[in-house]
Amino acid sequence: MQNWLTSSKLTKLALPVLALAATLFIAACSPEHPQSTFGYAGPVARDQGNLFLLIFWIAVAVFIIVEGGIIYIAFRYRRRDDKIPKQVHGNTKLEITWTIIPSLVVAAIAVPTIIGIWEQQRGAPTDMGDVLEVEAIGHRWWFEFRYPNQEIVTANELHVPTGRPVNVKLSSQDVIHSFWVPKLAGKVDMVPLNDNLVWFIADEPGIYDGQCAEFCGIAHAHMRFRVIAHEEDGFQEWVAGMRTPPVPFEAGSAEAQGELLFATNCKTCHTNDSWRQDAYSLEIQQQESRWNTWLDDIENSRLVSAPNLTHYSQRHFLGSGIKENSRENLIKWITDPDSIKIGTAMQAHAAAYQEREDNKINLSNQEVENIADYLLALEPGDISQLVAPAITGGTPEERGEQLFVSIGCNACHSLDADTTIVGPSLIGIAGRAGTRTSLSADEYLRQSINDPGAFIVDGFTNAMVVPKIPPNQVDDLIAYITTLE
Ligand code: HEC
Ligand code: HEC
Ligand SMILES: [Cu+2]
Repeated sequence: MQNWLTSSKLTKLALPVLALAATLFIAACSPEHPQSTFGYAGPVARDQGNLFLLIFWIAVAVFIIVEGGIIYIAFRYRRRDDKIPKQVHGNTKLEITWTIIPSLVVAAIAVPTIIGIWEQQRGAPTDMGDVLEVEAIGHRWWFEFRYPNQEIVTANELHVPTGRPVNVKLSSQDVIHSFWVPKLAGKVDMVPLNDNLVWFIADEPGIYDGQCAEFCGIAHAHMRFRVIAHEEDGFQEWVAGMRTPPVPFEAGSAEAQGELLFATNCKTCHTNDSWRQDAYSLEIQQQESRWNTWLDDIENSRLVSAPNLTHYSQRHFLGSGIKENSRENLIKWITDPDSIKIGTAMQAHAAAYQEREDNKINLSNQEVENIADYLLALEPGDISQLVAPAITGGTPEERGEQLFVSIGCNACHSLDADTTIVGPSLIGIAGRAGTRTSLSADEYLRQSINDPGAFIVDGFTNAMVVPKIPPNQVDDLIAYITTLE
């Protein structure tokens, strides 16, 4: 033993090894690191970081005083002769002092800590901007995100606006997970049947790494996610996009074939059309029933709750945040999820993986590529492309009339002078248009459609939301609405 400890080889090695280990440890603290708790990107993380630093510096002071005292005493009172030094055991004054000082230190740490915990648990403050409500649900091994007010469901990528508090209600469908975005806030457990709260604000647009922080099984380390913070406009655009259908695929194209294959092999578990009306409540019911089916037969169920894949091409990552969402990775994932992430419920339960010895998908490479191309083409459609094919021929007024209905102008504008829906009735608009602003009637109508917020009609709010409409269709719409008498 002695020999081993004093071996000169080892002592020579020890210093460099220690130095390397220390450097690595300290490098992990760099605020630049994507999961560094020191790279604060919002006020909650900053408060938590400051609390950590307060405790850290108190600990440093205690360390220096205590260790300094030990070293001082060790030298000052080292054994010089065989006389027994004066014994201070049972010194009441000393004992009271070293009980009171630590109590004060602990109290100094406890007060801001408890205030911090309360502030976190109370939920997002309402005086820091319009609160966005989100529900995050942990699954083995991925995260589901629901936006009850926007009626959106998505997975693994949580989109939020910057500068507004986001209130996240945390729960889990199976075991205990933990929601942790080191740069924004952290770390709060996601417990089945017991909702916890976490809230945060992202100061700047960006992509922030998140991670399950509670050991939950074999793929725990691969259970990651991202928070994607947008400027308010970008966030609203994402929300609107999630409610907008994709452009239909041309019959016979790879994507159209992929769509059919997806419908037969994948759609039982994966919803990917949340832009439909009532899709939100339907998805919640379906997720529940997939889960119950799995519970009924954990070994053989062909259903299990799964990530929503609406507008999948917008995803940055795959496999709950572990790989870039490239075509190549997606093909690998569909062929053999195991090659990217071990232990997925997808491979264990989807029928397509149960037929082959090697557990790979029972589809040809071409079919897998078609599915991948289909998923990677799913994005919010440009509504002008959706309505354009239906409206050819006829006079501009006739095309405009059809557009008025298919874009949904009639949902807000009545064709009855006495009825107001959301916007003003457009009866007689030709006569009024030129008097609204200093613009000509035609320019005013064009502006009303292209940039509704530029002028707000008296007594109304800036509530007109329409997709981008190409100029020729704006012409048709104007031709139509100016005939309304
Ligand atoms: C039995 C239900 C089930 C079926 C059927 C199924 N999947 Fe999955 N899928 C899952 C689960 C569960 C996950 C989450 C896996 C994980 O990350 O642990 C998943 C994840 C995915 C992901 C990654 C999503 C993300 O955000 O990371 C893609 C893409 C995907 N599946 C595509 C498909 C395709 C394509 C098919 C059809 C060939 C299919 N799935 C069939 C259950 C299923
Ligand atoms: C979601 C509801 C909504 C939809 C959909 C909508 N509008 Fe509007 N619209 C409004 C509101 C509210 C106003 C009044 C506020 C304003 O001036 O922006 C308005 C104002 C207008 C005006 C000016 C009216 C005036 O009296 O000066 C025109 C013209 C108009 N809309 C045309 C359209 C057309 C064309 C469409 C379809 C492409 C459309 N709107 C779709 C809500 C809507
Ligand atoms: Cu987990």
